[in-house]
Amino acid sequence: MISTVATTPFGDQKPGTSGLRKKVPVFQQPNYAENFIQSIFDSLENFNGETLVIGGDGRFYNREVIQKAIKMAAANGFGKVLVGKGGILSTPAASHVIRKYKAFGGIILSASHNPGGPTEDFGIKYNIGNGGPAPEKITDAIFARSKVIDTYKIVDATDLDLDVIGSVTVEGMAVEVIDPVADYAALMEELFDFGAIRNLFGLGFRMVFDAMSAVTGPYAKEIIERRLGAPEGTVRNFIPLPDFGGHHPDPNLVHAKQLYDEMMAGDAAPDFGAASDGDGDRNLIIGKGIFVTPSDSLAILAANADLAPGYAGGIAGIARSMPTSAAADRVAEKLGIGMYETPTGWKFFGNLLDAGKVTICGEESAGTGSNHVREKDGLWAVLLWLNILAVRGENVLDIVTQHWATYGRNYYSRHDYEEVDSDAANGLIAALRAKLESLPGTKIGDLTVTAADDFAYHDPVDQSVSKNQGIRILFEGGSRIVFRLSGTGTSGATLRVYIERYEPDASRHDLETQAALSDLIATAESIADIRVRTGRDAPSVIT
Ligand code: G16
Repeated sequence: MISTVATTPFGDQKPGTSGLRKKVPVFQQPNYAENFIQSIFDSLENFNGETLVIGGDGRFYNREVIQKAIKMAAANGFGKVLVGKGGILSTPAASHVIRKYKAFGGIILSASHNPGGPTEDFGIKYNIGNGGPAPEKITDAIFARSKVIDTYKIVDATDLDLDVIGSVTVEGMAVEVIDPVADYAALMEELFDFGAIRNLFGLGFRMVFDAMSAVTGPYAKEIIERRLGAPEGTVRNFIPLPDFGGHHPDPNLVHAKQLYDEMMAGDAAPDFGAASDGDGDRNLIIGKGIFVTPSDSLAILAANADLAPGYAGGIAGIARSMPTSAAADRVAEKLGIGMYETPTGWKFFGNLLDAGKVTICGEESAGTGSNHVREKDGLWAVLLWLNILAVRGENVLDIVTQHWATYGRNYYSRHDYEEVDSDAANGLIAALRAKLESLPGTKIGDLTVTAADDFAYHDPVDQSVSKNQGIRILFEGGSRIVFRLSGTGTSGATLRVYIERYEPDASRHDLETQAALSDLIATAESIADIRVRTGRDAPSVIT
């Protein structure tokens, strides 16, 4: 039986960079999740009888919200739900399932790399039929609806057993519980030379993959150990836990420090280290003795993509988010293909991918992906690296240093100031905005400002315009500082300062990154008054 339940709006259901993210107790308030899900459905049209994909990263509260979402999908007229066994679907796997089964869209439950547990983070986002995150037009409509919603629809039914593969019916709607790994693993096998990678492991190549007790565990076990023949134990922390074992499932040098330390252990280190995040869309790549920044990784993957069967014909173009370093731009220039600079947020790549303008996309925030799905894809990046290593027969260090020798090196770092007072953070950005016009031509130390603006993106496909996407200060010689506020935090504000310096001279490619950027770091402080405005002496996280 379908119930129409009376509710009142919550004022805080504005989707951020990637869906709605809040603390679990916020989502546990009566009607909170229901209101948001109904607001999604109310913002969509013509889905009667269509298929909806539902899955999540297995974090605390995942199963409860999946039950609600299924019952609400049935009450709202969907014809079928595809749900991952155990409620599990990595974000890229969900994107693939939406595309493969021509679903109307999907609901993905995740707060990505944020911690999980009863007092930690949870999230809901909607993906459209191309498999990608809903564009701003839809997220704006969802927010508008959430502010006036007064009822939601749900069927009165007992909870479904999500742990048995097969089909059941809820109020006339079919629910198919699917293997979350099978379709995705088959897609990876189409894109990459599994034979060459298997041979590499056969030669004794040693790899460590840290699934961080998050969603990629089952995927990595199946693909890296079973299908590619890496020894058992290659994939670590492979059981998805609701609280990620108490860690942040964020594959960066802070939260994957153990892996980093192991990779820096000289000759004893494995040949290749990698990790992915809570929902499987981010990646960390470390070679023996060398961390590869996400921006460099994007450039190197783009430059070598044609070594993998799925990209053998070459790539059409590259897109990167604005704060991502310009390393990939130099690759696009050399290949003579298009290069696009978008705001932060994977949703901005969707149109470019759909229009065939780009094949590979990436972000400084550890995301890389291609036109195989419409999300960034952590394991995809790891497998493309493995494919390149297998074909080139060289190690990561050699590949990276040769890349720098060819294209120059973009020294790059991001300094995050987390949980800063929101008014202070907004004040800092407003003060920068007010200074923008006066900055070009000024000299700060040895650096001369050539341009300064608040980044605005004009989508070349649908002509939409997204303003206020980050303050850019550009210097002579290709150096740059970018300031923006994160759109994924759940408490206070996170100020991100992105610092980049281009160094064409190969004899100067072995500097320590923070040292190579020290004058720019000091300049960022003097332009933005970070210490005074935030009350912080140092960033909380440096990546
Ligand atoms: C999300 C988005 C990415 C974005 C990242 C960081 O990633 O999908 O496009 O780069 O957040 O965004 P912000 O700088 O606003 O915090 P994820 O992995 O959290 O879904």
